[in-house]
Amino acid sequence: MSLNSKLLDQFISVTEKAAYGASFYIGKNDKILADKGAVDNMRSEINKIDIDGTIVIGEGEMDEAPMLYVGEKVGTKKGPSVDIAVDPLEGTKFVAKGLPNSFSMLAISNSGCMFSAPDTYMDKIAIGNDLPKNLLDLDNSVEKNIDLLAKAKNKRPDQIVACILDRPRHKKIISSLKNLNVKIKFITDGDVSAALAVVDKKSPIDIYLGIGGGPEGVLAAAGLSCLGGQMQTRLFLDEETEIKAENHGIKDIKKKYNIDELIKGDVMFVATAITDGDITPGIQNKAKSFIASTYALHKDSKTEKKVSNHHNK
Ligand code: VTB
Repeated sequence: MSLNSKLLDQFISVTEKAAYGASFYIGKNDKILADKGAVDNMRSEINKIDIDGTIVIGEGEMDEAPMLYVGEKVGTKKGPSVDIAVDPLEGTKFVAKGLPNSFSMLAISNSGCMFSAPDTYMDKIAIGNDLPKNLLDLDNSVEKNIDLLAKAKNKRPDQIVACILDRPRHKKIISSLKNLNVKIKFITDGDVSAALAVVDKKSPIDIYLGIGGGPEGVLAAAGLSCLGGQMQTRLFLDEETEIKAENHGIKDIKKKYNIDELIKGDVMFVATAITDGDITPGIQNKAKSFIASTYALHKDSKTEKKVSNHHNK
């Protein structure tokens, strides 16, 4: 069943207000306050919408997050049953330090159609559209995946651009990429927008890979699903987080999830920039108003749009 397209504009208003809430803390070196600014506004805005919503990706489990926790019911309960993944502030460090590419984002699917990833690490691989289905696999070597991708894109491996979080845990992947002469774009944080860059014609990135946050993986999958991109993921767990995943209800903790298992059927993805982003400008504060710019996607209506809205303060 398709989601009602009217929901897209209503959810744009949610991330606009959340981004505005976080914008007071740009460059204030306080990640916690910035996150709170976004969460408070996001929750009160979602609760105005006529939906019977359940948070499936949120700020944490009920005992650790007072608001927007996994399982929390949101909306007026008068509308359709939907699952919601929220990341009120993707890139807390970027806001705290006044750096680009922080967003308030969320995704919506029909009820029961979104993978509720626990707040653990996730191994991810994402590539763009117009490529053979299930081309790459997390169990392939980096060499094999790059070779398959290069052949499918009619390029040489040294013409491929890979994006990865700059973390010590990626030492082995990075060394394989270097041996193949693949160009590497390192990011410090913010792997949702990095994963989405694989479908952006203006971005040079051909592949996003490596281990990042599980919740961020599902948000990226939502966006990629709207744009025809591909993604495969698997939870990346240690002894402690294995228990966390099991308590979260995951039966097979080693399962590889392809994009259509992360997100089933119709989906919407909405991201409002807080600081200036590659996709849209950040919140522009005027004396009596603010302008918020949002990137919004709806799979079934094939909507991809950038909107800037003016709001009175
Ligand atoms: C990524 C990135 C996030 O966490 O998922 C990353 O997208 C993974 O965690 O913006 P580590 O920082 O522990 O590597 C963030 O950087 C913050 O949530």
